[in-house]
Amino acid sequence: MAVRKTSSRRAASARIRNGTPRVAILMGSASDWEVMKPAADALTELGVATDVRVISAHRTPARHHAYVTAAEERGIEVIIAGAGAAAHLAGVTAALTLLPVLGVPIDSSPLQGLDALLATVQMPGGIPVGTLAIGKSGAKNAGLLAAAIIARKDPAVRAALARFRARQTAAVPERP
Ligand code: AIR
Repeated sequence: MAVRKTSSRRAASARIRNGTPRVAILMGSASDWEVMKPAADALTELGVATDVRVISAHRTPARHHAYVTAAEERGIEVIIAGAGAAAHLAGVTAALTLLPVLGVPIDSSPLQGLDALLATVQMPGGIPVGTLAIGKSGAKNAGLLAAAIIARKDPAVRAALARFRARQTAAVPERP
């Protein structure tokens, strides 16, 4: 419950800072939030508002269908979907929308994310999911990739992404 409150507070404050949500960050369980948070952080840093939701393709299928089918009309431009175990969230999301869907396999099961990776990446031809790495790195890169997609048509986001890259490069020491 505490996790859910934190996630909705973060989503609300990102909305206030950055305007109408343009990227939806879906996760199969509130227990996924710690892994998915870097996606929200990356987008907030780049000035892109997010809408963070706990939606499970298995446990809350009606919530999933209602959210995803209305997302484009509400102004969402990219959907990030993270789930662990038999992770159908990204694939079913992609089947329900024409928006680009980025999948993050979460290492929450005894198979440490390998199950989620295969379930997310091995989509049949026709319904693509852009699958990122397992875990927090994948979540962070999903946020950055969503921003890069938005940056094609938004010079402010492109400039924010360029500044992020420059800061990242400057922060790498020449010697250990
Ligand atoms: N999950 C939830 N509904 C469908 C799936 N695949 C995933 C969540 C989470 C894992 O099951 O994404 O990574 C375990 O969830 P929980 O709620 O039992 O901690």
